[in-house]
Amino acid sequence: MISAYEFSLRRKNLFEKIDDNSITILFSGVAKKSSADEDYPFLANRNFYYLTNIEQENSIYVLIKSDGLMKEFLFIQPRDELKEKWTGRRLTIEEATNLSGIENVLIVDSFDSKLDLILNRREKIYGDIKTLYLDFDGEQKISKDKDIDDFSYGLKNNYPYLNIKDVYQSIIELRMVKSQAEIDEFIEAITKTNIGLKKIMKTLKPNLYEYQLAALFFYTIQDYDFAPLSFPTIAASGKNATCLHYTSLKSKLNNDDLILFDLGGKNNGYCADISRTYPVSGKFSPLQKKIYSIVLGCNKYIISKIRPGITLKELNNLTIEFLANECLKEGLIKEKEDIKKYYFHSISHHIGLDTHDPSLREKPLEKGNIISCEPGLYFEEYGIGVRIEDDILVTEEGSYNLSGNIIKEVDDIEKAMKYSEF
Ligand SMILES: [Mn+2]
Repeated sequence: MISAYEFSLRRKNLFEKIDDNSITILFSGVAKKSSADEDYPFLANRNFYYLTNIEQENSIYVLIKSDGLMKEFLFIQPRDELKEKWTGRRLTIEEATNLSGIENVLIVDSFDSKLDLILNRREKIYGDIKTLYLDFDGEQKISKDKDIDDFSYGLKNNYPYLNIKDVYQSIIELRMVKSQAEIDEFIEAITKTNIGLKKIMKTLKPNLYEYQLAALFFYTIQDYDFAPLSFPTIAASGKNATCLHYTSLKSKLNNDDLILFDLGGKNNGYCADISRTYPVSGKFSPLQKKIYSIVLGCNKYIISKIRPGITLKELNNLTIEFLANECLKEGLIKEKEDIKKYYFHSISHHIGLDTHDPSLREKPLEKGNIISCEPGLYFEEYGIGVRIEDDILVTEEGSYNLSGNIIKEVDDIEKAMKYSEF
């Protein structure tokens, strides 16, 4: 578990980044309604959680920087005997302090009156604006000015002198560099994921359904340590594997197919993100082996290139180059350009409290980043999709493969499957 002290340090680091004489306000959010009186499971805004260790609805964090001095408040829901009978226990003030390291914990009902006091004396206010408008690529759907207008609409009415700013980038810069405690959380998440994958290799056989193996993975990691999934498991056999985020899972496994798994267990919020591809029969066919070996070669080559200073874009260019050359050599494509048809995602993303952790993608890598390395080849015409994904820590000298224990060599996979239960 990450200590309250480390959460305090994160807030101190944020404090150093923001302008003086400012106030930062972050919200945990509320659960979204899914249907009738049912809500989706609640997950606090990750930036809020990263700074507070509080995973409870209707919570607000306020950071004041005034003449270089730091003052902070946490607002939480009051205890409520009747509501707690329905939806579970709420944090006490003392528990919230112990989790977060924040001394001043107040009941959220007093937020409006406190805000009035605080804002009347300060002109600059930070909000987590971009998070609200992110799409998959981390690009904003709405122009920045528009977002700030939305955020500030109510505030501007009451406090026309306010200068409203986005704190998103400052928090993301902190989140991109993982501490030793965070790395330890990752190692545990990957260990759980490996246990689930070993169980899959033992059980995998023709005529099972994809959903049975996805369920087996979930059961195995829950049984081991109540680990939640990082994201819905992808178990895609044969041609299904050529769809990147295949989630229907309804196909029966054919003896002659490969099956691609993209999955992960979560540990204290940190998301493992691993892909492995196995032959249903327990043995790769010559063509499967050829394609698999190219992807595996690429996975290792790119891991060897990961080091401080290189960008994700440069890594992706190296990936395209490698895959194109190898596919040409093996006669799988005729022109270098053709590789675009068979490799069409990108090699890497940052990983953390989110599986696709928000990041500044153009920023050169630095020590403490954790990124995926996930080359793939997808030949629809052969019904073969292969992806091999590891989670890589950027170190001072290069990189360290956190998922290096999860087997991926052809021989090792065939051996592991040979001694299976069937
Ligand atoms: Mn990934």
